[in-house]
Amino acid sequence: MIVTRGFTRRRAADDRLPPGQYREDDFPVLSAGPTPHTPLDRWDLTVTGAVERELRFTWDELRALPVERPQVDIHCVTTWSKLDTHWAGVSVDALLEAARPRGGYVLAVCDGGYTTNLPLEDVTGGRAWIAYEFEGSPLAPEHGGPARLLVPHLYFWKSAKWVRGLVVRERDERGFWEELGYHDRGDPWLEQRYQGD
Ligand SMILES: Nc1nc2c(c(=O)[nH]1)N[C@H]1C(S)=C(S)[C@@H](COP(=O)(O)O)O[C@H]1N2
Ligand SMILES: [Mo]
Repeated sequence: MIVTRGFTRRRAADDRLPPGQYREDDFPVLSAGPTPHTPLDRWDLTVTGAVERELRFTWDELRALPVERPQVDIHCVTTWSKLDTHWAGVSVDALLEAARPRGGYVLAVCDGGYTTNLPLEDVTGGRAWIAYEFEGSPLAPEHGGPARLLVPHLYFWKSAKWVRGLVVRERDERGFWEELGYHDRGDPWLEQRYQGD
């Protein structure tokens, strides 16, 4: 059998596209409101709620934590996927371990009021980051800079831009899009786009 290089390359890329997604090479901006601009000297990130110890990190304190550099595919519920994106940031594990969560859910809260809910297990185990660099440069404001949540194995609305807090909850509490009918978990491989999927 003759398999051309083009064929094998396209197949390999398609296998990485969840159902109903197409490959996008640009980086679209999807924001439900205006881009906030919090100066770094007034920026902080808090871990609060059902935790044994509430935590607060200034910008400098966040940047002093160990850096991880995930290369990941991202999938937006509006059907675009972007493959092999490069980020730098801090593992959410590092933040939550120190806080010792007593609940099973996290609500990410952001400058501008956006929220999104996630099961604790989706932001632990090396699968979620507070990202502050994209493709080797500081994360652009329209993409969530100075820092955003990055949870690439779930639809991209879970990757909260301008994140300022992780609130641990004992019960799941819906965020912005979830309240409007989007799925509570949002696994792109299971096409969990809307409540009931
Ligand atoms: N704070 C905040 N985070 C957000 C959003 C938003 O409107 N506000 N939009 C979400 C949605 S629906 C998507 S698809 C991605 C888009 O990220 P991008 O603009 O960097 O592509 O951000 C998510 N995070
Ligand atoms: Mo989205």
